[in-house]
Amino acid sequence: MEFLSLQETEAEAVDLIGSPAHLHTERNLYQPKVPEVLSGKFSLQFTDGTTSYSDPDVVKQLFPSTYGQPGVIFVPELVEIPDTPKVARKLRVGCVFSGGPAPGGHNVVAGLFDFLTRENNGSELFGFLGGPSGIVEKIYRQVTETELENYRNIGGFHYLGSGRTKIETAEQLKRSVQTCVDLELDGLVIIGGDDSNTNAAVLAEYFLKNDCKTCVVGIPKTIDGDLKNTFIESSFGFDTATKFYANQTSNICLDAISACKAYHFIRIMGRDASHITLEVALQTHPNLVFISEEYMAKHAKKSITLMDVVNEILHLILERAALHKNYGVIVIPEGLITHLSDMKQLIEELNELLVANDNAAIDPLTFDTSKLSESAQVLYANLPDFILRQMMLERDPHGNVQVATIELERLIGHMVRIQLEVFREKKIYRSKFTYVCHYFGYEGRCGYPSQFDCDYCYSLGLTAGGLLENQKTSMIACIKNLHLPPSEWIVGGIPLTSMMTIERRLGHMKPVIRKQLVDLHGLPFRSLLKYRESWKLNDDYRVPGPIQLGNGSGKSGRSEELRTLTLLLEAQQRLKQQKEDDQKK
Ligand code: FBP
Repeated sequence: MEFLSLQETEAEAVDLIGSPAHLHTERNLYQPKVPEVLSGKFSLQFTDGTTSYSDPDVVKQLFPSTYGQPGVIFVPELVEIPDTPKVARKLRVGCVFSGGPAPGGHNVVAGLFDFLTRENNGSELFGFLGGPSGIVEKIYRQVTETELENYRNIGGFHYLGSGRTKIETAEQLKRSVQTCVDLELDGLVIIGGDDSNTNAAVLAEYFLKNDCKTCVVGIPKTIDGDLKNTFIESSFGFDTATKFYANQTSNICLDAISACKAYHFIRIMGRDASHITLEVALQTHPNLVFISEEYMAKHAKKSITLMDVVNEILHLILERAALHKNYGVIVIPEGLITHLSDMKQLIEELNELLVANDNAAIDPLTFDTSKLSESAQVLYANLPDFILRQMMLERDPHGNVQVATIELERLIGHMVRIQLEVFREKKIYRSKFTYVCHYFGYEGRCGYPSQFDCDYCYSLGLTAGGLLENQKTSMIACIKNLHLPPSEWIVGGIPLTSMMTIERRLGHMKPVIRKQLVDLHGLPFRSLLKYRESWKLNDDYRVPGPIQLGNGSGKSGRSEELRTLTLLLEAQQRLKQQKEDDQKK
């Protein structure tokens, strides 16, 4: 074996530091797999007309031009369908990242770009910079192959940047039309979550009303996994983020069982729904896991408070101490705080006060607590300063509490420690208690996308192109059968208004795309119920390992191993249901 000289080693190191990471370059070369229908010519087939998820009359009134349209499915061109414009015409399209980043976003842009340029007919793609405000302010860059080739199959949204601006004032809407007119856009693709796709529906309606030819198409993005329904099986980014958090969580589990000296409180990102936490728990088997939706359901019978959560943890610690296990892993979804009855009430009261304060943060030091109800005042007085300060920060432009900034794991750890001191004085607890807090959040949103997200996002970009080519507006790109290999995926578009409901946001009732919370009757949650009791004392930790392109094809070569357990279990449930329905016919 030959070794490099000292000089050569130094030169190689300098060379490595100065050039892109090897994996980055390799990833740029990966060609995503796509559904068969997207690799050739296709036409659109129409499904039945749609209504909204709820409040159809209100939604229809708010979206008179776009409400009720049918969905579409892409079919190979072999089938001649009348009235479908078959155009290989030159298109000018804009695209924008909206909201929090999610792994795979760059592949949506790549898919869209490749779709537009594959006919080589002079079509152009423009990327708005910094999120929806880029549309209002007309700040954009033209997407070129030379620039884009560095971003293919790479995490982050940094090619264009992102933001959370909600386009809603008359002035913002007018300026958005102006931007589309100035750039002569045939289409606008909004890559976002539920709030951003609500924005897409508002824009589509406004454009039609104001004779602006730009069609608007949404893309289901969010690591939270809550932009899903009967049409959308998963938002992109969920696959990668859960694989990333699961890897981190299992590493902590192994540290816990190796060092045997600490409890680890892990808070995992996911604003409202607990899909991420549920998937991570199924993948890693922590000793205790909280699912917010379970607590919301329990509310109906009995209100569940912060202290109830603390008590459940104390119970676990005492039981494990009896087995001389003074360590463990407890996983908490970041959204739990907004679902505990006492915290929820305080947050709702603070929301209204923040609206009155022009949504500017309120300082707990100068806050007049008499503005709160009696029960909220009692809770407020018992919470540590750091939590109060975090809870009183401004809400995001869509009216959401910034749960990512609220250190619930620290609050819970702090309360558990105080309670254990009391137990120690009463001689109920004699062991040492050390705890470490972790927040797995932002680091999961921008990593290298999994193979699934690479393929899915690229296909979503192609789908958006297909919808725009056929002048579809107020639709979201939708790909089904995701549990199967990409070649078998079914591709189409679903009207955005069909997913809408009416909710209270920033003090007003607003149309919004409905968030899908964890279904307590669904197979993923039922699977958790089946196993979680045994995880409490047994330390049955599971290690899924890190993401690698092509990992999971394993010895068996089964591509299903690449999917999240949530996706597989939901597909299993759907197929079973279909079979039962067919038998009844
Ligand atoms: P999106 O819904 O825009 O995808 O963002 C989701 C999310 O990542 C949540 O999980 C998290 O609570 C929130 O964004 C953090 O928001 P911000 O990026 O504004 O801090």
